[in-house]
Amino acid sequence: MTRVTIRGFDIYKGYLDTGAQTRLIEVLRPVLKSAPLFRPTTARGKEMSVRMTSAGTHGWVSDRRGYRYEPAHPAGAGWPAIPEEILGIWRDLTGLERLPDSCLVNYYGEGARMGMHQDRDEADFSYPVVSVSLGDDALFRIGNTTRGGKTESVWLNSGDVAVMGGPARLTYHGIDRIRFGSSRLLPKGGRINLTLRVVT
Ligand code: MD6
Ligand code: FE
Repeated sequence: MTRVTIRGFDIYKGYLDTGAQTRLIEVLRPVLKSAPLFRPTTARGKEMSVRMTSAGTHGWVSDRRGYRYEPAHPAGAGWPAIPEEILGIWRDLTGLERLPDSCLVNYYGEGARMGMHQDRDEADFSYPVVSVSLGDDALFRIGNTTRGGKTESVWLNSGDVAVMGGPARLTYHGIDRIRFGSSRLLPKGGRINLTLRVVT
């Protein structure tokens, strides 16, 4: 494993070996079964290309009413618990006693992307965000704490984990594109990104 730091994002390249990646996909299967992926709509009514779901006490949702955390899936049931294997990554990389309230699961199929955004729907920005990449390679773009300006890009590969904390916590970032089919981790291809957050 090697660590690179880009604009305050600590990226642990190859943090998860192939066995650990496969294990994570296995523990995510029941999560996706009880909380199926859905396609959020932005406040402006545009469908996102990424499909999402969550685990934890709080799940991130977006619809005509805007972005927010909710205690239940849009279909009505509470979110499943965050699997222990995922909490272990948080403990190891943050060293915090406080565990995350939310594990957002993003699925990128062919052509999916995520526009530049800040993670700012949480109450306390002193807690970091931990992000796990699984499956196809993704081009991650890192900007500034205000919109616009010069950016730097880095490819995130399956098994990489990024930690966004400290002064970087409110940095704009996004996924320009994925290399669909570059990994064989997911049977149907695509990419899963997990983001762990303290919400309340
Ligand atoms: C993604 N990641 O990797 C999108 N947010 O698919 C994020 O939006 C993100 O990687 C906060 C911290 C790290 C991230
Ligand atoms: Fe984000």
